[in-house]
Amino acid sequence: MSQVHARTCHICEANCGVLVEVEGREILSIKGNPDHVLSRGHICPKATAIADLQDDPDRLHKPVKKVDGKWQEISWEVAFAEIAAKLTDLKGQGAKPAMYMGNPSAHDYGISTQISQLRRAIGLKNIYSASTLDQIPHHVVQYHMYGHVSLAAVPDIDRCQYLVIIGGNPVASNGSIWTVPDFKKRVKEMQGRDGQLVVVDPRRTETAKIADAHHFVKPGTDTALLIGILKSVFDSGLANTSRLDAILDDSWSAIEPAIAGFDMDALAAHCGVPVEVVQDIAAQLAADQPAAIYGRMGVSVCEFGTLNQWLIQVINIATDNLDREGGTMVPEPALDTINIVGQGSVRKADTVRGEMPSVMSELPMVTFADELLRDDEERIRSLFVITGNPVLSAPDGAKLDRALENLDLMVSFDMYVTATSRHADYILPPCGPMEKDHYPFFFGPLAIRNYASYSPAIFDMPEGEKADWEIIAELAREILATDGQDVPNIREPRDVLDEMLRSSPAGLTLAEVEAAPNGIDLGPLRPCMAERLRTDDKKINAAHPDFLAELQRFSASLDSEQPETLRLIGRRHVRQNNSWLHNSKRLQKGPNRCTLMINPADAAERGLADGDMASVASRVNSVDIVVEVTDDVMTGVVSIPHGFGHRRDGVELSVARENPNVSLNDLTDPEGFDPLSGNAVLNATPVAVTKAEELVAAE
Ligand SMILES: Nc1nc2c(c(=O)[nH]1)N[C@H]1C(S)=C(S)[C@@H](COP(=O)(O)OP(=O)(O)OC[C@H]3O[C@@H](n4cnc5c(=O)[nH]c(N)nc54)[C@H](O)[C@@H]3O)O[C@H]1N2
Ligand SMILES: Nc1nc2c(c(=O)[nH]1)N[C@H]1C(S)=C(S)[C@@H](COP(=O)(O)OP(=O)(O)OC[C@H]3O[C@@H](n4cnc5c(=O)[nH]c(N)nc54)[C@H](O)[C@@H]3O)O[C@H]1N2
Ligand code: SF4
Ligand SMILES: [Mo]
Repeated sequence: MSQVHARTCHICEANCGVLVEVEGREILSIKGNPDHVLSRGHICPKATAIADLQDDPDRLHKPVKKVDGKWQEISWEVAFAEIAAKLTDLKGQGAKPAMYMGNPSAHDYGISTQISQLRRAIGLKNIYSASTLDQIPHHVVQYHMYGHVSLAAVPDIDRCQYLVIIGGNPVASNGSIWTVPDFKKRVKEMQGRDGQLVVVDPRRTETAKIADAHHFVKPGTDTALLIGILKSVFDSGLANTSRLDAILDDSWSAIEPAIAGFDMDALAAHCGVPVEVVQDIAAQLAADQPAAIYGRMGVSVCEFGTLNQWLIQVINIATDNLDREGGTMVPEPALDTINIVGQGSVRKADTVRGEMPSVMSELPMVTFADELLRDDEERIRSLFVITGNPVLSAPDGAKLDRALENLDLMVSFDMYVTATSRHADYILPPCGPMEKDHYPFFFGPLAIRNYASYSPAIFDMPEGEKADWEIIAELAREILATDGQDVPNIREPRDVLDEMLRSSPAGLTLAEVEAAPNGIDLGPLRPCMAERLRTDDKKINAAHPDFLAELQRFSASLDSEQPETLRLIGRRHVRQNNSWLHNSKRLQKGPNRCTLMINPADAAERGLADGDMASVASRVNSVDIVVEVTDDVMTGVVSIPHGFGHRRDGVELSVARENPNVSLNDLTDPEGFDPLSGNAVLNATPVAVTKAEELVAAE
């Protein structure tokens, strides 16, 4: 007899409700749950791939240790004891440890409840993570303006009438720093009530294709567009902050004069968006309708990422759309992390490249390879990689690939032998996805409605397997014991979750949430900024001096000559997720998606036709890749998706290896970074594209 279990998909930030039909341990189907309070039945193709993940023959089930270059299965006891002994010995020698945490750890609340123990046991104040390849600029802005790194205002799409998306592609990504499942239908509904979606992107993306207007923008130049929009709001007398006046601090008055000197024509020329378009966007945002501007990866992972995210907040304030129904609002989720985790910090840290920003105790990934390669006593000698694949996700991955060979101890928490974990001495694999429970810990605070949803495990865990949180907690205890320190008791994630839910304003218990398999809806967002602010003066600190100074730095860069070169950007596809769903046959079928998109004019200039092999060279490296000629990318721009690169020696992903495989991050460059956040620059990489040698093309 088959059974149907309601569950939340844990793969991306949308956290869709799914219905999983199983018979015994066989997954018969995975469908959207029409009754889920947030996703209303929506799923994407990746949800069905959870079954492939669960049953993947390449997935590790036991700890493995590298012996003479070969993987040997060992017991958990031996793995923990050997790792603890080796780490303790290295610490005794004064060897520096480090940790890298990848994206999937944000989707496993169990990890979040245990990781601080492992950090303490290893002796780590700071960590590396995917955050400095991603969203750290958002945290800097939220910290300075609203007093907490996690106080994010998200667009209220269900009541919005004019939405501008700049550098985000939610039709493919399903939303980021914005939990918005069923995005496409929500856009349709907005259009059905005469609302409009405007997309600004160097590529005519899947999101651009459903928008009412799409404007190309030159990669890395959005700051000019955002300043232009803001200036146009001020210059046309449309600025209106009446909704927020009581909670806006005096620094607000510094913003208009700080941008007064910018010339609209120069701004438009810099970003490639015509002045009339800039003015129209400004007028629409400031018109008498709920509206919002939202920006993601395309405007975060660039040199002025923090400035961009600040300008986005400022535009929403200046057009009276922040903290407004149909504008942007801060959620009040059932599990309110704002009240539980500290407000965070923006500090400096000493790195191999001198003083760099350290936000939320994160060290910038742009320095990571160099920290592994330095030749003084500060060199990282032991490394713990938790759910991450930085060889494919960090800039100049080829260099990092070499650098990881320079370690005395490397432990990967992963279920696969990947481009990164192949360097490890030990790989500690978690149980399958259907064998763990789920709570959208970090995503309630980013969701378009206030809600709660808990999913218990569907399958029992096979004998001898462990969830990530258990592996982390048990290794932490073993390290502390080996080191002769006190060993705390393990607090099960479920108990921590229950306590966090009870202590949040909604006051739910885990039992209550668990009793509602479709989730509990606590209603739409509401204006609540005054209550949510965590700044000392309980006001929005509108213009931190760092942001005003950064405006000046941008102004100076406007005057400098931009080199004439092609600019490389990334892309995401709905059937891929970063580097780790490429081993699912059902997701990988269809046309090759690891291509170089190039505009017909740029292709013709280089004698390139569809299907040709091109050589793409950046400052750090070059790769050969199949060409896809398309006017979906603007002239001057080429695009390669990130997350590929599985053909490296020793990678044990049999399906992923079959497909064309070039890592975008073999071309991206760690030299540049956003100086206010330390975030990597992953877009607008200058590249040269030429026709590849015939020899390569024939291969
Ligand atoms: N050029 C370029 N680079 C980028 C980006 C870009 O847009 N362009 N995007 C950046 C962004 S936003 C991010 S978040 C990063 C992601 O970068 P990372 O987090 O470093 O990498 P992922 O590809 O998400 O790999 C996650 C790893 O965790 C493993 N894994 C998956 N689920 C689990 C689990 O439940 N338990 C355990 N133990 N392991 C698991 C997978 O097998 C995989 O090896 O990439 C960044 N890199
Ligand atoms: N299917 C799928 N979904 C995912 C992921 C995935 O890998 N696959 N990854 C998840 C993760 S970890 C994250 S962080 C989110 C990211 O979510 P999004 O940010 O929505 O996703 P991206 O596709 O990176 O969108 C960035 C957009 O910026 C554009 N862009 C590049 N450079 C510039 C620029 O200089 N200016 C402007 N205006 N635009 C630019 C790109 O063309 C792209 O369309 O997606 C999440 N969801
Ligand atoms: S959009 Fe797809 S991958 Fe993301 S949570 Fe929903 S079903 Fe899962
Ligand atoms: Mo991400």
